[in-house]
Amino acid sequence: MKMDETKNVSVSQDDTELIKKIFGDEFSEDTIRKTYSFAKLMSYYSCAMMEIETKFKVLNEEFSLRFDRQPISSIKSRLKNPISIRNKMLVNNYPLSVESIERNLNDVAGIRVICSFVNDVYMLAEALKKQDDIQIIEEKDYIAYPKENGYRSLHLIVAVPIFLQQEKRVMRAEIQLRTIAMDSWASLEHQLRYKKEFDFSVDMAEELKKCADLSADLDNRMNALRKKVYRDKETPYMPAR
Ligand code: 0O2
Repeated sequence: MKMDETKNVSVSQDDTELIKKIFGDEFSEDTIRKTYSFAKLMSYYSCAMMEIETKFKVLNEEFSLRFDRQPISSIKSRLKNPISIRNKMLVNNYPLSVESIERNLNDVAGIRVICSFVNDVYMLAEALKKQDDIQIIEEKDYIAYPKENGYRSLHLIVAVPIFLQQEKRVMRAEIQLRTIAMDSWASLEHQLRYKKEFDFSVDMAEELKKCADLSADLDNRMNALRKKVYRDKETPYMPAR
């Protein structure tokens, strides 16, 4: 990080003392300022995750009151860890600074919404898009257009305001919406792909793709069943698809 970027960060005497207590006296004022700026940015991303989680919880609550079932099975949020942030900045040749993290990365805050049925993915995405404080920066529909390996999910990059004591900040976050079946496939695929000590053969990749297609078939059949059971009640809420 360049010196001038953190010069204006004021760290209170109490916080400086606390940081020194934790890490010892050897940290320079500059290091403390940089650490503080980074921690502050991470806490803004945490707030953005809370805002987005709440939005989905509200939609889930409203839907379950109206239709007596929950479109959201679970929500998982994560902050990208500092090492992954650094790696992504280096791979993309972005300058290493707190300001550059905020400017260049969209996925420091990540929210994964695991839905009951495929239709719920789109229903929730549409409901979120209608909210006037949310800006959709990018949308990638890997359900309609799965990745070559079989990965399916709906990705949204959004900007959401967070309201602090003195200011309003707009933070970006990545939302992944997927069904339980898509999530279970992605999580197992991730585990297998990251077993670096083994070669991942073409046969294995084909088998994984077949599993993805099988679970998509399961999703589609369950969604068709949902339509038969709930169609009349849920139709007013459905997006046109
Ligand atoms: P992590 O640890 O989950 O954050 P970008 O994020 O824009 O640099 P890209 O590839 O354009 O990169 O973004 P994309 O396609 O929207 O994918 C971003 C995230 O989606 C990934 O984040 C994964 O979480 C998930 N994802 C994408 N493709 C796959 C896949 O084939 N398998 C699985 N299991 N997950 C996938 P990260 O940063 O890779 O990891």
